[in-house]
Amino acid sequence: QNCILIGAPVDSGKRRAGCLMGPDALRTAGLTSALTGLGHKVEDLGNLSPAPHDADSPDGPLFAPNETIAWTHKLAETAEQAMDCGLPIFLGGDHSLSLGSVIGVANYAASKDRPQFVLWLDAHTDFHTPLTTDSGNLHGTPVGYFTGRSDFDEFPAVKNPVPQENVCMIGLRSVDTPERLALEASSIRRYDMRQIDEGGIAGPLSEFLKHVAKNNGMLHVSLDVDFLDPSVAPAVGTTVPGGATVREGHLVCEMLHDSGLMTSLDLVELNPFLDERGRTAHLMVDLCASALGRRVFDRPTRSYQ
Ligand code: DIR
Ligand code: MN
Ligand code: MN
Ligand code: MN
Repeated sequence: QNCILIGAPVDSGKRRAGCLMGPDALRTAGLTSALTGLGHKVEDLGNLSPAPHDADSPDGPLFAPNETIAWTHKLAETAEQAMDCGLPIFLGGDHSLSLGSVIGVANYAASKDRPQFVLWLDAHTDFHTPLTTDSGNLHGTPVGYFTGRSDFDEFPAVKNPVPQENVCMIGLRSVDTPERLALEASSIRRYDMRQIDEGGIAGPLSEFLKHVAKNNGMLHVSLDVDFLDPSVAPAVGTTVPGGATVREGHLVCEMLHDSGLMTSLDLVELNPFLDERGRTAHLMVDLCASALGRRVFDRPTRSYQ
């Protein structure tokens, strides 16, 4: 495969700073060599900047909306173009980058007359709108945006909203009340950690992958660091205990590769400032490698101490 690394040092989607260092931490942890070692071609576009924008005011209900909207423009355009050249991998950056990456890949899918699907691996549902968010942090809104919820007034128009039935969320354990109410009224597929505990992670995922395959869909995967348990992935600003294990993470990624369905990927919310010796960056790189074909017997020995 031709992997296109797109550095997206987006740090405007929430108040705690540090995700701007994410792309370089992923590179430092060996992302390129992990992928070339699997036989892939890697093209690194370097780090993007947001489109020109007005300064954000410190008061107002939303945090840094102008900067986030400017990133959305830039990422949507970059995503749509990159889809023509290979598998784009967006190196975050906080989860607000998916406002842009997903609408960009969905525009591309529409241009090829194929349906877009999204797998959302996250502790959170990120289904807010700018009006329902309590925190004012736009990293909590991308699923609301790309499925076409209203009240994203100043944002780029969502020309090709992803249908709710095409979205699957796995790993959930922190859902705000307005998100829960909107989700319950939706047809988004969603699996919380209790369902994973009781039945395992493979069943729900393979059911979704079958659905994608049956519809000849394109599949965008968005991996938030906090999908994983904080004991193994501490470098994220919104840790929630009770997350996926290392093995559950690898199983998901290995199944994604087996399916051959993944057409784009976000690696988001890594805040290297909160890490010990890059362990979370290494884990994210290893998961990405699994999603691109690495298997247990190919893995480098790595100590996470
Ligand atoms: C929370 C946090 N639901 C919010 N969202 C996060 O601010 O709206 N998403 N961390 O991954
Ligand atoms: Mn700025
Ligand atoms: Mn998220
Ligand atoms: Mn999250």
